[in-house]
Amino acid sequence: MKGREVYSGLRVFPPFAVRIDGRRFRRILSSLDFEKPYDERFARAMADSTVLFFNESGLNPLFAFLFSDEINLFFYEIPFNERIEKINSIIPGFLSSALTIKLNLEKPVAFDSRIITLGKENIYDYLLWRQAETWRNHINLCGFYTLLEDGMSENEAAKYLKKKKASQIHELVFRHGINLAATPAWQRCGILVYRKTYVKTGYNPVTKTAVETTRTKIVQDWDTPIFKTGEGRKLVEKLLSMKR
Ligand SMILES: Nc1nc2c(ncn2[C@@H]2O[C@H](COP(=O)(O)OP(=O)(O)O)[C@@H](O)[C@H]2O)c(=O)[nH]1
Ligand SMILES: [Mg+2]
Repeated sequence: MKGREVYSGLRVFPPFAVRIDGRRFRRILSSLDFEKPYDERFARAMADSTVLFFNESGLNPLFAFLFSDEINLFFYEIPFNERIEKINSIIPGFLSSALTIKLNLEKPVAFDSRIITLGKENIYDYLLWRQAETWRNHINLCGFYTLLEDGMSENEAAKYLKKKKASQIHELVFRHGINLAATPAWQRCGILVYRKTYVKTGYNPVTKTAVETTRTKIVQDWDTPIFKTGEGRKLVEKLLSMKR
């Protein structure tokens, strides 16, 4: 029967990204009374689950970018002989479990998972794309909830927004007192999770001298720059060239 494992030979050559997306999270988060459209507790649990992945999964992503119910993980290397079946099952499996723990959920949740093959030089463009989606999503959500507050039904609001350009939605929410340039950065630009090196000064009791050691820790950046800007590009380049 081994021959029937027809997909087991599929492999991916690094670098690549894995994007996982929560299944039916709209309904699930709403039934759990998470704040709409943004609940910081949910975003924190997603980011904390990602940190847990870096620390506990035994896999070695370069960094991660997340927003809403999706997490993008970037890899230069992967164990399991680069087998797609392993990558696309273990990663969403681990993160579903991590999120269940972090949110103390009573019902199971799932993520779907896909692999995006990228050259090192494509990772920046991929990030531009996902961050553009973050921004588009942000504008639409702010527009949608502004219209609901104005008395429209969900259907009416969705229909109304379909015909509007981003700049028109911008104006609409501005008239209602929301400045989209001043909403929290994590909602507009997403969240980064990466490994940071730092120098720790310790004390060697034998030689009675101070010793400096280089350590790494996983950090969350909730103040992600716009990747399109010089500052953003520089940060991405730094992340791409980080030693692990
Ligand atoms: N209440 C709430 N919902 C969120 C939050 N972040 C993401 N979501 C939901 O997650 C959905 C993600 O979109 P999508 O993957 O297309 O929908 P899904 O098929 O229901 O998972 C959004 O439409 C939101 O409804 C949040 O912070 N609070
Ligand atoms: Mg989803």
